[in-house]
Amino acid sequence: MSAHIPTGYIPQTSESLPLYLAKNLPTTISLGGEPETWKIQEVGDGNLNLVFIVSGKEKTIVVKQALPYVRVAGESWQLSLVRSYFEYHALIEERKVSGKYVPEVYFYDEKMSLFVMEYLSQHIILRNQLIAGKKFSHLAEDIGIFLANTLFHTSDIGMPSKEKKELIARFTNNHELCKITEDLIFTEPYFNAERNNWTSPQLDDEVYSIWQDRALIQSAMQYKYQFMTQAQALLHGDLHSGSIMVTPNSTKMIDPEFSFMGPMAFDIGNYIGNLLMAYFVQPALRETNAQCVDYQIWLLEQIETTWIVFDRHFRQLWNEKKIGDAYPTTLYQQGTFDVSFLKTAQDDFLSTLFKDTLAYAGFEINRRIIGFAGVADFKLIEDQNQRAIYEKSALKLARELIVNRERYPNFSLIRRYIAQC
Ligand code: SR1
Ligand code: MG
Repeated sequence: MSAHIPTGYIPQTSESLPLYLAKNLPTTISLGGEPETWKIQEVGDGNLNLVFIVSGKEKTIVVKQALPYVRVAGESWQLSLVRSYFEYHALIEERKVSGKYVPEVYFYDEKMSLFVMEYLSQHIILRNQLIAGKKFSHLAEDIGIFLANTLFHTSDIGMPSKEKKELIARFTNNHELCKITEDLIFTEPYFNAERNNWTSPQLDDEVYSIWQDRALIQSAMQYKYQFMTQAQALLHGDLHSGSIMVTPNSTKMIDPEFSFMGPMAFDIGNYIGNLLMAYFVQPALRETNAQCVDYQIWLLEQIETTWIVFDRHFRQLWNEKKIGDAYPTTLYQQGTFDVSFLKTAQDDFLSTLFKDTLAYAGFEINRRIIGFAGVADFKLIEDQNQRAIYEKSALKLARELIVNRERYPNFSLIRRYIAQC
């Protein structure tokens, strides 16, 4: 099926962009100098879109445009252009509640499936920094707060029911990108799908045994169903370490084109799954064992602290809430019960979220190792025998997180299990 292409849409190039921007950018955004002097670089290295950095004498901006197909797969995999609408609107919604963690958006052109946003001159993609063994002292705090703010304030606990349902309506049409996730994360790794792409033959036995693993596949189907039906909050939808940019003092979440109203734990688990993959490849990346152990400890602390910060901030927002029709203040803050009544509700909610987070982390690991969209952390290891060793360990942990998630009420027990992997 071919994607619908609005009249007037053309994929931009470094040559066409100056004229387009000169004609269409709002006058409040002035790059300085004549358009023909602007420096333009196409830097898109993600799976889907064109991304240009455009620099004038006074200002640099980023222009992101959707293509009518999956860039990494080519024109045979058609994909509708409306994803840029959802990315733009997700950035707007996220900025309302988590402003400093999201780039500013200046301009959106629906017909061109393109938007213009802030250039983050100092920020670098987190995945590359994890591969380089860099540490960021603010990272866990920033991600934990971003997740708590965004997930709380776009849920029925943190917003009125009418607005929440309007949010569902606004994002419900992002079904094509949801379907990519449904297929690539929850279905394809669990059977012999054509698009799968694992380290073969080294991992063949593990992959074949996953296809026979009834408990694992039942869980995948349960969580696929949860992903498809549980419109809890506005998700980023693809919060892996390639969707996060960092400096020593600042963290920004980019690329929310997979955004929709889904289960909160999906975003948290997605991020944690990527830190766990980074953990397993450390022996291939660090020069000494001491450096490897040191960085692995830092990664596990990141996971634990991210959750702790998220949990603490989410409870704080909930304690202070004034609106939100779920868990209404009339019963919890002003009702007949003491504070333990609210705490019990929060404990229940967050312990379910924790278990679901573990499972989603496991699904992210499985799909990156078995499925279509691998990650650089593993792919950069050229020696396939060596890569497969780390992938096997990660697959072992992923199964444990998915199938035995009930055994892990917190991270300390998970640490112990990881040590065995
Ligand atoms: C066809 S898109 C493959 C993957 O790239 C994106 O970043 C998402 O993670 C998606 O699953
Ligand atoms: Mg992306």
